[in-house]
Amino acid sequence: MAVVCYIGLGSNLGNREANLRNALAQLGECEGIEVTKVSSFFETEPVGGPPQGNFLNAAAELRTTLSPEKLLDRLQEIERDLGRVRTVKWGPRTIDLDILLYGDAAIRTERLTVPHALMHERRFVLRPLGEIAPDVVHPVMGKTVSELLERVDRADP
Ligand code: A4P
Ligand code: MG
Repeated sequence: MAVVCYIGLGSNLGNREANLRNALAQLGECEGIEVTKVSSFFETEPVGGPPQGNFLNAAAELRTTLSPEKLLDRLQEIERDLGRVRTVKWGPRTIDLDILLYGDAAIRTERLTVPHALMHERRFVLRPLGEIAPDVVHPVMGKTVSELLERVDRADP
């Protein structure tokens, strides 16, 4: 049984657009993963961390037969694979792949917090996600993605 899930993609190092496209292409080639929607790519200012360049952020909808842990393994393999091209320790990232939502599961293990712990307050996550999944409900907050985005926009216009 395939589960619909959503991932967040971010890059602020190297050819950011190519990094996002390569990550999406690699995801599509994984057994047990089908990429069913991809958002636009959004230019965003860095939130937190050391001073660093702007990000390009996106979100994608997947259908997967993989468990959440196996999906995380695949995402981390892709991060490693693309990260090897330009490695800057502790610096900005070639590619960051986060599991935002995995069906309506709420998961809290050492390796994995789903829904992603900060997604509901991050505009750089909610804007791309809102483009492809405005009516999907955050299973812990009990609000849709567009409601969460409105809340963030109201709090910090
Ligand atoms: N982990 C736990 N839950 C998850 C999940 N749902 N998805 C664990 C993916 N990983 C999850 O992540 C560290 C550990 O989180 C993993 O080993 C995994 O077991 P990481 O990707 O290695 O490190 P990171 O990304 O540097 O840390 P973290 O906490 O994930 O940072 P964030 O929250 O992703 O923030 N500003 C803009 N504009 N755009 C951005 O994309 N990204 C960040 C990174 C900061 N500012 C940004 C952006
Ligand atoms: Mg991350």
